[in-house]
Amino acid sequence: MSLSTTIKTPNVTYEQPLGLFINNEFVKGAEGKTFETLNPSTEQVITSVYEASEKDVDTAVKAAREAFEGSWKKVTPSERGRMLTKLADLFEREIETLASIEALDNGKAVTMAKVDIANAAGCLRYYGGWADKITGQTIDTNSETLSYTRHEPVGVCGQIIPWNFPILMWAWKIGPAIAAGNTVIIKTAEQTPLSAYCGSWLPPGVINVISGFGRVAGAAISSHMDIDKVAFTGSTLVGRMILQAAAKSNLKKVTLELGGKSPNIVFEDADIDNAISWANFGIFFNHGQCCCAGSRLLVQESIHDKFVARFKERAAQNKLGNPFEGDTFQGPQVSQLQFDRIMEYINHGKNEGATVALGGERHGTEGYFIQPTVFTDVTPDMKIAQEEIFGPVIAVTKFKDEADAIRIANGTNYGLAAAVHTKNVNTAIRVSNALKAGTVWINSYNMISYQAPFGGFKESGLGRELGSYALENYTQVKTVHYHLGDALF
Ligand code: TXE
Repeated sequence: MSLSTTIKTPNVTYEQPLGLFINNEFVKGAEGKTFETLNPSTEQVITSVYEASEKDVDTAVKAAREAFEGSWKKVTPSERGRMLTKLADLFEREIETLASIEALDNGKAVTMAKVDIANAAGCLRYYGGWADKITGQTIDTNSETLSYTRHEPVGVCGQIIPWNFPILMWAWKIGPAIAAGNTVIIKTAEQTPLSAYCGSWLPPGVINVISGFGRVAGAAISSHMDIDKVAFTGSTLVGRMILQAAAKSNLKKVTLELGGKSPNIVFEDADIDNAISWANFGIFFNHGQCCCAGSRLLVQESIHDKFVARFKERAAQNKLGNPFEGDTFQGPQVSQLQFDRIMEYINHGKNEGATVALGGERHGTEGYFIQPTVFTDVTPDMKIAQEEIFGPVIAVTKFKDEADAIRIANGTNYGLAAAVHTKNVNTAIRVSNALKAGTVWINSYNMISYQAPFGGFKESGLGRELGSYALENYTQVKTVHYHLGDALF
């Protein structure tokens, strides 16, 4: 198989690299193995790409180490910032192509994919701005000593990303790592390997991009003895495995951005039209494949029936279908496996006594499409109210009062995000303070900004991505004490 192929999408025709990108070259990998990537709208093969083996991870780590200890150290912080800014410019210039690749490989609506690309560019530019503003402190210890700290890069970073926002997750990981002066080996998800090959003018070895499977390449990254830090976004199950692998190997630093079962709370005094729109966007955006999806809708009992009736009407209007049509809101789920997992949860919900108020079935006969599904009469103990479904499925539960809402909202093992809808400022602040979640939206949903931190309480993760907080993951603090006087002892 060659190292690139021409791919035609309804919007653009482009040349797709197929190799592993190591030390600024596309290569076939040590074993020359390949795997197929499918179009989830049609279930047809788009192309095959090369698969990274353990040996390829090793080669990429060597390249990243050599760059880190050598040429990359001599690049000034401002120059690193300029490189990230150039990458952001490239993303903006290539927005049509990148969005088309995402729509083809992931199935997301092309209009939404463009928002991802714009945000990815914004994120890279934001971290470009940080590159020459990472500073330590001078600390007054005593009159004979000059004490100061340096925020040094961690070293070689392994990054493992999922398939729900392929290029956006790439940018969230690459931005802070490069700004802080690290080198990277990033593994894309096996379902969506196509969009990530675009770092090629940074010095060799600084960004290495590999495609491959979690149990092979992902495991090799998390247990590698010469990787200093691993950043992971994906399932809680795999997050635990990565933490274990880090502990058993070289105690590499770990940050994890995992699953969620985020509550979206609507009080009786909320602006109902707004709350309906945000609840719809909260769960059905990206077909429910968001770690922070508002998958539990908690509605105060006094407005419950009226609210649910209107929410159903709104959800039924979401256009489901071909991601390349401009007015499509919801495309297919990413894979047969995800489709099956979601349908199993839907059947489970039916069997445990929840009511299907909308949807609950496959949409069409081809592709992994699932109807927007609304379950009502959901009690907090049900599986569909406790476990992450990661699909277009929302569980609606009634609550009596504020205390009841907080108790139900905090009653899962997750703590990624939450939302509160109310016109009462005191209620909004009191409830948001009481919620055990890394992000709380008041009168909105899914509004993530790359300037502000994002991450989870409880089993939703470790550490924070985005904002200045992410830089803490990619720097380590060194304290230097310079003794000015004579020997003391
Ligand atoms: O995730 P995995 P899957 C959740 C969501 C979804 C479920 C399963 O609930 O239904 O996870 O999805 C790599 N060592 N999220 O199976 O397996 C893998 O190759 C190292 C939430 O796709 O966690 C991919 O690159 N790496 C989520 C990445 O981990 C391993 C996004 C994610 O895959 C590995 C995706 C291993 N042993 C799924 N096994 C979010 N937080 O946004 C797999 N990987």
